[in-house]
Amino acid sequence: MIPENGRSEEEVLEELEKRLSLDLTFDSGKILGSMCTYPHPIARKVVMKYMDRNLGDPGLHVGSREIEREAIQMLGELLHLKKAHGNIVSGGTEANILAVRAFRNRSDVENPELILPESAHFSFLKASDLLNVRLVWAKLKKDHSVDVRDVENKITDSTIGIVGIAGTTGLGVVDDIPSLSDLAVDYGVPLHVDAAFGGFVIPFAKALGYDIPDFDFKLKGVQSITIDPHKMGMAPIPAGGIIFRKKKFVESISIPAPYLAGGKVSHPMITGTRPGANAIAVWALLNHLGFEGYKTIVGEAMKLSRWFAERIKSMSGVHLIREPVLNIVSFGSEKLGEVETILKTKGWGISAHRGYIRIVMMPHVKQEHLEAFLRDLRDVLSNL
Ligand code: 0PR
Repeated sequence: MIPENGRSEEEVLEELEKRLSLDLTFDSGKILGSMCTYPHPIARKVVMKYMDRNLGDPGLHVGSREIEREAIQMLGELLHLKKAHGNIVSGGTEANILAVRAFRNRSDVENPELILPESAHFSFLKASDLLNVRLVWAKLKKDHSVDVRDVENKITDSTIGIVGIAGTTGLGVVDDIPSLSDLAVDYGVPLHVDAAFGGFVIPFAKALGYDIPDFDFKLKGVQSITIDPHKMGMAPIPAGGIIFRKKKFVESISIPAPYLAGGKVSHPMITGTRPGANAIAVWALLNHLGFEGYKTIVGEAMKLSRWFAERIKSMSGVHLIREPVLNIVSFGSEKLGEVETILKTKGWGISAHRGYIRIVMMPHVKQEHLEAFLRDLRDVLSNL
């Protein structure tokens, strides 16, 4: 119940400090299975300063809207698009929903179907439920990437689009987007790339010399990409990104809100009132870190992933699910459930819901944390 008379600020903050000590924090080095991380210091400063800016009413906050446009343009250029259309949204879930919504609205079929890999994130289940689009699941190959032949076999007159993933949620696998793009062009259907995680990894990893196929707007069939600054972009939550190749996709999902301050305002996103500060933080991060800054962050994460994968391979009682492609390493074990439970009681922030434990080398994950984790893992395995 709301107290009749307010409690002092000191008392409220003290209680919060005590209660929230239950939360794991990124600086503890214990969170190994998350795709989020502590926001970069410049992003914290930006949010503190501009947390009152509302991009839902861009006529009031004209500067914020311009900054968001520039951030989207920079993300578009990172993804080899000359003129980008899109928004900073609440996350990969909203970005994926918007892409499916645009594909559905642009299509003219009675029973819309979307073809997507079995490895797709559950946000597409939400999109399907909200938008009445039937999901058609394409099989995976042994290497856990989507089987492009199976995708082709599943294309029908009801297909409104295809999804490829650049950095799967469980394993960080990058689908064969060039082949999916060829299919999309041949059959005249749009391809959406879910690079919610990989979008802030692949461009930099490629520049570092890692051999990863193209995944972005360089490929003609790619019509939209999800790229989340609040994952490897080090932006504060919430900050997702949706980029469309063509304006017509954005127009197909835009709802007019003409009574707002800007007059000709329209909302293509799901949310109404939305944080300007987070979009501004994305702009600040891109400008402050620059390509080289992100390259350094990604370089360390990629190196650590390869080191960790080797350690897993040399340990008995666990097995690597596949060689890492990005900065995610997943391993299995015969007694996975027990291993997970004991590691969790030791305070590790991990989970094993897909039949393996996923370790994501986010910027807060350092070698010393992984060494401590490996010691605990070895102990657990030897006592089972
Ligand atoms: N697409 C992909 C490929 C994803 O991996 C995710 C989220 C999304 C879309 C949806 O993004 P939002 O969560 O921003 O809407 N992947 C993570 C996952 O489900 C999200 C996450 C992040 C989970 C931090 C746990 C955590 O601690 O594993």
